[in-house]
Amino acid sequence: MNLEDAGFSTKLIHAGEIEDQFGSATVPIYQTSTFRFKSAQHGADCFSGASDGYIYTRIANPTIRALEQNIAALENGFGGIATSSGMAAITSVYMALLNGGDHIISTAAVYGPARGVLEQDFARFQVEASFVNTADIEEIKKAIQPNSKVLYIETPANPTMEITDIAACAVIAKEHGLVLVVDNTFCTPYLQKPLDLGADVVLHSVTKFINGHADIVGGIIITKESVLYKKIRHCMVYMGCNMDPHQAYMVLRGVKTLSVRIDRNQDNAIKVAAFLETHPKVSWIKYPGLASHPQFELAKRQMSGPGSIISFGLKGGLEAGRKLMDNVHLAVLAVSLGGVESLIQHPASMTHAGISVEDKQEAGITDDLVRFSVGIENAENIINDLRQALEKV
Ligand code: LCS
Repeated sequence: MNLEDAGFSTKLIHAGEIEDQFGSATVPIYQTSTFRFKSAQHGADCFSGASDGYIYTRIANPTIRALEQNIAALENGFGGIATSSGMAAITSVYMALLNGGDHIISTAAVYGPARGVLEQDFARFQVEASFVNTADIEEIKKAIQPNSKVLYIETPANPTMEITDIAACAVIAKEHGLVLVVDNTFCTPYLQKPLDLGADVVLHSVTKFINGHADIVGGIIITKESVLYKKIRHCMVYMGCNMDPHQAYMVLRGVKTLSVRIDRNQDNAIKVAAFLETHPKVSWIKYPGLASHPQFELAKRQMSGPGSIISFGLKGGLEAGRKLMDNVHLAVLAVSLGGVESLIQHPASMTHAGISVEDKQEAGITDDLVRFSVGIENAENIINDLRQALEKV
């Protein structure tokens, strides 16, 4: 079936489907490390590219390819490159796009290790990095140097929920010859399509919404065109950052319900945000669905919905936040996000603990910030759980 003009939910179910000799209705797990060549010539042809037959699972595998084609179709990209984790996607992109002496500009409040690996590891190879508040376009312009090669943004940023204008970044990137990379983990292509807004590369931790069930870790990269696709795939394959066929099967299973899950996650999040915003013990809240969000208008323009991650602070700061986290019963006290279950965590001491105190402060990751990933349970149960825990604060 030609899915070019199909709706998003139809693509979720059918994009990347394969026909096998048994007529399997879903994509099976091709749990094999290597593939039989029909002849010595066929083997040579697979390696030279004259044949597109499979060779070895680190290079390509039918289950993994089905997932890559599925997500590439959702993001309107040329092709997908599935990886063992979201961090493997990020480091494969850094490795492919940056040489020693190059400079990358990144959102200050990116997921902690996406910043830490540049500061602690890529710095050893003379890669320079500047971390700025990319929500302020002027800050990006000021950070550009003659050796700048990549503009890397995460929007909404984890965990500050600050929003960066993707289309405006695309204009700057074009002007200065930068590759624009967008981490689309928080939105998924259901709520935001960075490639359509001018980005060159989009990536995900599929651990989160795309798989959606908190049972695997994985990542994926999608490029707009073929040159970057080949460059990044080469790095992924040579560094061995590949996804495993069983992982790919799990993600293919999870992604089918992405739109129905996010619809429910988001409906619940809107209700939870409204509850928190008026609660006397809450000192501030950042959620793109609230008119109080500083980039509410940009969020409405760039995203087709506000998503389901909420950051907030309590009167009484970190101690009050700790009390809250220790007293919720339904929401799981755990890192990660984007699953069917509600999760609560404290970024300053957990996901972003590897970032220096000064850098955290500068990036807006305050000690009192509590992050809540709203699940698909009944909204009243989530709210009642928060209400009883807030009473104990
Ligand atoms: N990008 C974003 C926006 C993330 O939130 C994460 C993980 C990653 C990339 C890395 O993906 P991974 O390698 O874990 O699949 N974020 C986490 C978080 O907020 N809590 O635990 C992990």
